[in-house]
Amino acid sequence: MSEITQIKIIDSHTGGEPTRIIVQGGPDLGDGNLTQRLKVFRDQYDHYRRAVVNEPRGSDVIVGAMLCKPVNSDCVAGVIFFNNVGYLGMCGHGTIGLAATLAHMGIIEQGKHLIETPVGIVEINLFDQNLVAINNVSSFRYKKNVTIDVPEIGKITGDIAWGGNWFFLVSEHGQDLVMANVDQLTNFAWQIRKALTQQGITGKDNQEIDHIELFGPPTDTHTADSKNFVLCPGKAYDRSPCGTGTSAKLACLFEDGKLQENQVWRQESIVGSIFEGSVKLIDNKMIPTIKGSAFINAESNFILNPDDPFQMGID
Ligand code: PYC
Repeated sequence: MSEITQIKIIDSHTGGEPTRIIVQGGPDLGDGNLTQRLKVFRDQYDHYRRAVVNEPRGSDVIVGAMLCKPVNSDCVAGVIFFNNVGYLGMCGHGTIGLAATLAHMGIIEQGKHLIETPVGIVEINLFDQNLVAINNVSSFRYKKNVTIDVPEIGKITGDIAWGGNWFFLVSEHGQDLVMANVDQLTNFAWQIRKALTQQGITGKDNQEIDHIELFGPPTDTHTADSKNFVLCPGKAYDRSPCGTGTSAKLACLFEDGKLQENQVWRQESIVGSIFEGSVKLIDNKMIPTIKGSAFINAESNFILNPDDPFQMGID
């Protein structure tokens, strides 16, 4: 790049987890479907991903999103999510953040709208400027009670489930899910992640399980049913209860007969934010609904100066 480039972004957070959306000045990804455009992004413009979410403008915690023109004219927008190490098929907290951002930009009003993602179309329901429900992609448990040998930890048993990303969900782990333990929890979950990869344990079609989710009792049983700690692919933990992770949990609960259609499940995050989830069976597929609030934090113009050795972020 030989000239100064500017990228307009809008920052929001959903239950404490940030979403940074490129609303103008992003790369031209062409007119293909969202899967094709994600490939163009990854193969030709990955430096934009780094410039937007990595240091010095961002941090490991930020989830980025590129607002795209949808292919399907029923959809109000398309979106490609990314993070400090790569791309996400879908992102629940990010979609709630996207809805609040589209409302802030005056693109959508209260009511239901469709959003195109690389893994399918999701529906958002905007209740006000902040409160949003998403009807996620269909979610399911792939394998129950998978036991792995984790070096330095021992045997760990969990379920493998899809909620728009692949998760390994563990309830018996002996860890206390509190903020004071986040370094320990991060290392613990990272050992599990590495063991899954080393032992060739994957989701369907050999897809990598890149999110680890630990469950424990909620802080207050009056306000939540469960608390989680979710480790994301780039080793940052999710400050929100994780929309796709909660969807994967709902799929497991439903398949175990522990959750009925339309029954509300309140999932608390490690920082204490809460998503409300429920499921519906549509055409024999389990569709999770995740409800949460997002708030706009900032509107900024990023300046990419070719004289700056870190204009495209620190890799
Ligand atoms: O909310 O689905 C989610 C999510 C995935 C990674 C971070 N948040």
